[in-house]
Amino acid sequence: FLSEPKTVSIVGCPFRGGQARAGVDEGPIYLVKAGLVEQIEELGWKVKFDGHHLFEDIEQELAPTRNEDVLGKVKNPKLVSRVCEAVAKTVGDHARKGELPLTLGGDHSLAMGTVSGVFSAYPDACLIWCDAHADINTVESTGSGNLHGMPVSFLLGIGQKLPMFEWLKPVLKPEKIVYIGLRDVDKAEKKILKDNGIKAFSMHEVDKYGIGKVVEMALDHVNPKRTLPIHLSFDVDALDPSVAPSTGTPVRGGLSFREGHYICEAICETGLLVGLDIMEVNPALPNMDDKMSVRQTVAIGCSLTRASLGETLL
Ligand code: HAR
Ligand code: MN
Ligand code: MN
Ligand code: MN
Repeated sequence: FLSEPKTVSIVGCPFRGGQARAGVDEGPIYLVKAGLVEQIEELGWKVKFDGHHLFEDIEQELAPTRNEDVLGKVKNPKLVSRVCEAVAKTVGDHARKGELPLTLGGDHSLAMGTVSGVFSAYPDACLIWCDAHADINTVESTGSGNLHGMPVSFLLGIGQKLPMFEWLKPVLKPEKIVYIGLRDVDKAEKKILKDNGIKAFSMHEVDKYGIGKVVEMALDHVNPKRTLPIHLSFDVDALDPSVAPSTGTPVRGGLSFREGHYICEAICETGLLVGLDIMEVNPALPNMDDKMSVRQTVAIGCSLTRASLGETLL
C-alpha cells in the first residue's frame, strides 16, 4: 500500500487532554530526542518530521472557557475533539500520499484522530489495539470521564454522541478491531465487548497460548487472508510496568519485553502496516528523580517502533 521510496511521516502529538496526569505531553519530545528519526532512517526509510504539532492555536482559542469544558462526566471534550480532528486530517493526508503515519503520543484519546485518519485513506483497514485497557468506555459508562479511556467507543459510534464530535464518523466495525494485552477492563467495558462480539486476547490468552499463537489468531480474526491494511495502536502500558514504568496507568502482569516486540515484528512481517501509534509514554513518571525508568521507557518506545518498521534480530 505504501509508495516508494518508503516514507514514514512522524506526527508528534504533545497532548494530555484525554487524561489528568501531567507529563504525557512530553512523551513525543523525549522519543524524538532519543534519536528516533535517525533510527528509522537507519532501517532504510525516508523520514519526514517537521516538528511536533503544537495545537497552540486550539489551546489558545479554547483557553477562556477551559474550566467549562466538561459535558456530564466527560472531561475536556471540546479540546480533545478539536485536537483529534486536526490529527485525523494530518494522519489522513500522510496516508493518502502513501506515507506511513507514525503518531507519537501523548495520551490515547489521540487514537480517535489517528484511526479516523488512516481509515479515511484505507476504509477496509483493520485495527490492532495493544493495551492493558480496552479504552472502550462510552459517555454513559465512563467512571473517570477521561477520554483516553473511550476512543474505541467513539470510533465504533456506540454510546451517546457528543455534539462537538460531529466530525468523527463511525469508521470502525466491531469485527475489524482486535485487542492484545488486556488486563484492566472495567465491568461496563466487559459488557460492551461481549455485546458487540469484539475479539480480545487478554494476558490470560497470552499465558495460555503464547504470544506467537495469539498474534496469529488475532490476525486470523481481523485479516484472515492477510490482504487488508493494518493500523497498530500501541499503548506502552500493554507492557509490564517492570519493562515500561513511565506511563500514567501501569497495571502489573503485562507483556514482557520480547512479547511486546514480537507483536510489532509479526505485524511488520505481514507487509500490511499502514499506520502506527506509540502512546502514553510519560517521562514525568513514576517520579521526577527516576531517570532510569524514563530512559528505559523511552528506549522501548523507540525499539517497538523499529520492530514495527523492519528491524530484525538477525
Ligand atoms: N478504564 C479506565 C477509564 O475509563 C482506565 C482507562 C485508562 N487508561 C489508559 N488507557 N491508559 O489505555 O478511565
Ligand atoms: Mn507533519
Ligand atoms: Mn490506551
Ligand atoms: Mn492503557
